[in-house]
Amino acid sequence: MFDGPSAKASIIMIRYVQLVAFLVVLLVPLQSRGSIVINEIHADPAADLSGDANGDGVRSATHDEFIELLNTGLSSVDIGGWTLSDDDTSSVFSFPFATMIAPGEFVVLFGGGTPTGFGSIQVFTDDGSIGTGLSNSGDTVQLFDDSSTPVLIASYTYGSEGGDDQSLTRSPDGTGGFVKHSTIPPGNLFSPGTAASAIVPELTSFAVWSVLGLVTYVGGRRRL
Ligand SMILES: [Ca+2]
Ligand SMILES: [Ca+2]
Ligand SMILES: [Ca+2]
Ligand SMILES: [Ca+2]
Repeated sequence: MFDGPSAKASIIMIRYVQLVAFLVVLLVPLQSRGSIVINEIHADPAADLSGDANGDGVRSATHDEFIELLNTGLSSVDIGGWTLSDDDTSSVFSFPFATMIAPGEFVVLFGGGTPTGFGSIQVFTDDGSIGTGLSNSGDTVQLFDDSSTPVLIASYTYGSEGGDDQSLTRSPDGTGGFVKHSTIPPGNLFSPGTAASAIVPELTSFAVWSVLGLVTYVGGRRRL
């Protein structure tokens, strides 16, 4: 069956395909796991209702704390079994089996409560607080994978800047350094599950339709 030059070429081709497949299997998961970043940390919910980050109508010093993850890569990542918490407790949150984060997707872990109004955004709640609670004066947030010896995927340590009635968020999302959320236009205190500079969708579509209407009107006038 495998005789002659063409058969030899076929075998070389098969070996080449096997090698490429092996490298893809080996490298894609490594690249993918590293594409999950800690994107936003809310350690100090404001004392009044403006601190109600989980949207359940109640301001809580611990329930409204949250950590937001973002997939900055090009492929979906399964974070089922991965743990997210601060660094001073053994009581860590584990993501449910087969929790997938698509490229560009955000996932949020709140301390507790009943997150409301998040639509299709994947939001989770811890047991009432994230770890021992995210200290306003400084803490370390850690994301580990589900290996038998857990591998640290991402971590971030903040200081007293975390205690200013708002979240710390990467600017730009995914790749930038952490800044106080209100410094990013339009000046919101936090943005669990969305980009920091997200414009309200209704406002966007209103602006688009307004411009289209104006263009149509001007075009119609010119033809008159
Ligand atoms: Ca706190
Ligand atoms: Ca709340
Ligand atoms: Ca803590
Ligand atoms: Ca955000």
